[in-house]
This record gives sequence, structure tokens and C-alpha cells, in this order.
Amino acid sequence: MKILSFQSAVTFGHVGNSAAIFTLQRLGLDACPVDTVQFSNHPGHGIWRGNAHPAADLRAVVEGLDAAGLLESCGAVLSGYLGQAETGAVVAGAVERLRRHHSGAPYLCDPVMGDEDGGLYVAEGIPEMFAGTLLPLADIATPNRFELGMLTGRPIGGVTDAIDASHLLMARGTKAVVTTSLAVGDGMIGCLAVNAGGAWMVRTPHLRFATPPNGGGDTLSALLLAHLLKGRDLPEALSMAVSSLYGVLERTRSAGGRELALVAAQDEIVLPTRFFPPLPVGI
Ligand code: PXL
Repeated sequence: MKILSFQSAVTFGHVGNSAAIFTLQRLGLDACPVDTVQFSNHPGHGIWRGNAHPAADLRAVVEGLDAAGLLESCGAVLSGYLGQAETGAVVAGAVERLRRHHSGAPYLCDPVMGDEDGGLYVAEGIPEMFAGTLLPLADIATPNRFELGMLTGRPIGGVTDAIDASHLLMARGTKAVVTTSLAVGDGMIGCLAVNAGGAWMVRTPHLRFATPPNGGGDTLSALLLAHLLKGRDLPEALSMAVSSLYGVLERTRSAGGRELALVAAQDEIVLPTRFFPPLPVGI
């Protein structure tokens, strides 16, 4: 199974496609990167250089794949950090083209916009583009708590708020919503999955870092899509994805670096050391 993945690329470190492609490949999936930007490194390092690729260049890549008869060999689309609002239309076009070849081809949209610590870090127009163009096409959205609040115009305090906001996104067309970074008390952090069939939480201990690494969300989205494509249902796929990310983060913390220890911890991608089960949440 090939997955078309629209995300950032960094030369040093592991965020965007520089985290997702390896993760997908390690799970045996054939990942096809469309890099939306090329940066030296994640801006979290303080200094960085690089540029977003113009949307027209990215559209040419999608058109080239389709013209060569290669797009139809892809079975799913993943998107993350897009760099520019105009790139949203290119991703939407790719999803629509792919669904002409394979109706119902899955699309996971990670609406990368910001987080609780750093606030909004994307270009103008991106929040509106996610809300209006990409999320209504998505089978799965993976906002963090901050992004879910931005997308729905409501602050997300606890799990009940997150479930209500997930239903709001689902009323606009998204089929399932996975919200990351929900503080659930007792030093634990939770991921919440909501679809038409119910709601489930996967809780893990909240690992504390002097400077938290970036790219955890990008890795989680890739893991989640991979497990769904392998036929697991949403709660099982979330449980596997969270368990693997926990293993990678634990290894990252003991290595003490600024970047995810993705290569060193690659066995966690395939078989996590600790397993965190999905627990149904009453609505
Ligand atoms: O992890 C999200 C992400 C991916 N790629 C780039 C980023 C960010 C978040 O800041 O800057 C280039």
C-alpha cells in the first residue's frame, strides 16, 4: 500500500515527512513524500533557514503522478505541516483525484497549526483553510487540544469539551477525530478518539522534558494511519499508535536530545515495549 504524504521536510531532525516517512516504512508501508517546505531544521532550534515550496510546484508533482498513471497506485493520503494556505487546495485536489481512482480512499488530515506552549505558528489563512477545505474531506483528523479549540472556536477544558468539539467537526464532514495532548489528571496525558460508533481514551504517563521534542504529533498521525490501513479499528489503532509513540518518547528522554530518537527507538514503532489499552468513554 502506498501513501501520499504532504508534510514538511527538514535536513536535520525528525518532524513532518522527516518523521512520518520512516515511521510508515518501518511498518511496511510504501510512503511517497510530497515535501511542502524544505527547512534546515525545526524552528524550535531558534535558528533555521529554508522555504516553503510554491503551491504551483506541488500541484505539478500531483499532476505528474496522475499523468504517469502512478497516482492510482497510491491508496491513501496523509497531510500535516503545509507551509502556505494555497497548498490546501493542492492536497484537496490530490484527495479528489485519488478518490476518482479508488472511491473512499482514506485521508488523514493533521491540522498542524500550533500548540498550547507556542500558540499559533502557521501562515495566515491556514486555520480557515483546514476548517473549510481539508477537514470536511478527511476520514480522520488529528488535532491537538489547542488546534481542536481553534477549529471549533471553543476552549477545550476537559474530555467532555473535546467530545463535543469532535462532534462539531464530524457534523462538518470529518468522519473521526483523534485529539492529542489532553491532560487527564494524576500526571497522565490522554488521546481521545471519537467516531460515529463511540469515544475511547488511551492514557499514558505524561513524560516531562526540559525542552519537549517536536514531531511527536507527526509520528502519531503516521502510526495511526498505518494501523488503520492494516485493518485495525479506531480504538485499537489509536492504542498501538500511542504505545509506540510513548516508547519513542521515553527513549528520546533518556537520550537527552532535542530531536525525537526515532531511528534509535525504531523497534518501538513495530512492537512497543509498553502497551496502553483503549478505554471506552461514556458520552
Ligand atoms: O511538528 C509539526 C511541524 C512540522 N514541520 C515543521 C514545523 C512543525 C511545527 O512547528 O515547524 C517545519
